[in-house]
Amino acid sequence: MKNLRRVYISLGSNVGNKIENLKKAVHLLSLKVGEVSVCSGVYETPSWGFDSDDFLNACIALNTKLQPEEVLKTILEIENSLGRVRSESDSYQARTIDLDILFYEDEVINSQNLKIPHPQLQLRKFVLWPLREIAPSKIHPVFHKTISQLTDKCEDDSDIQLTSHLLGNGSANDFSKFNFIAIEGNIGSGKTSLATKIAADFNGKLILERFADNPFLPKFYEDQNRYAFPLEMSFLADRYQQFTDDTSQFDLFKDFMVSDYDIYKSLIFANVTLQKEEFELYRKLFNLMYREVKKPDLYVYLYQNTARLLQNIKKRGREYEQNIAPDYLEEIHKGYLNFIKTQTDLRVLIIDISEMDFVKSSYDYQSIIDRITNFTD
Ligand code: PH2
Ligand code: MG
Ligand code: MG
Repeated sequence: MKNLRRVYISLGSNVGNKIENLKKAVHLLSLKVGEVSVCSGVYETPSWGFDSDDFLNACIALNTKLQPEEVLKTILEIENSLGRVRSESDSYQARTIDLDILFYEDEVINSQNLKIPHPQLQLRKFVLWPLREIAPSKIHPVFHKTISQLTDKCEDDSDIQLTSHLLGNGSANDFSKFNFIAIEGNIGSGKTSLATKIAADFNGKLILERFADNPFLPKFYEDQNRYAFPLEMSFLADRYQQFTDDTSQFDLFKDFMVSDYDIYKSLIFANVTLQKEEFELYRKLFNLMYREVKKPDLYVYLYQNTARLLQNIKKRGREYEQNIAPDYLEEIHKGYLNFIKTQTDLRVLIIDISEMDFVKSSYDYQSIIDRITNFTD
């Protein structure tokens, strides 16, 4: 998987059956360049820089084993096979299909016949708008700005329109089919980072666990037996209250909700930390509350290995977490797996992120997004 490279390609057509040309191009790209992971919407755009028919434009992201020069060669072949005729003239011409490489990972290439990132993408609304749909937070490796920022800054005032045409399966990057996604995982797995990024990039309402001021937590890490019960009870009471507040009003301007916890984690942790009799009492109260709360329509469990959990815990530096033992993390992980195994109505997606870094790598981030938006049960 690691030898795959992420490429962004812009597509345009202003001659013939434009939408068919784009669809055929996507199909050929997926056969010859690599698996298409996301397609933007299709936009109708006035011809930019020359006088001609309106274009249909879109952008896609795909994962390829090819080197940049090989991608270029392949897209030229695809353009030819779809009937693109190039004349000697230097000026722009109407075309059945135009495929341009926008980005190849974060590489900067400046050779005679290949320039990456595409040198004019920041000037073109017909590129930026579709690109922003599929990669709003991707950072331009030369300008060091995100695609969202470049789009906001772009002075192209063309009147472009999103059409109802769909390329690919249409489900790409579509979070609006969810009402509520819970991101779960062990301590230090990156739940909060992922939920925060998803909410920002896809217009979700973010629901974060707030517990900074739980007075029992530092004490608990000093003396587990003594403080486990009050700790778990106070977590449960706080979570129930917050969660009910946060999930009760739906924000009209957001498309879905995404949280960095699910209320059931209370029971999972309690099962690890409490004595048997304490746990039985706790469970009775939990069940009363659990009945009342909103359940996610997708439960994402991030699996991270213990070594990296410990690294992350160290890196974020919460003092009271610094003595967490590897065994404790493993017990928690087992607790989550047990919970997941016994769920019949919950739609669960387990993502192994032990080889990934979705904060640093846009490729890893996008592959998580693809897993979530393509989820079917
Ligand atoms: N491509 C060009 C020049 N002008 N205008 C629109 N609207 N869409 C295009 O794809 C396009 C263009 C050069 O490749
Ligand atoms: Mg072009
Ligand atoms: Mg071109």
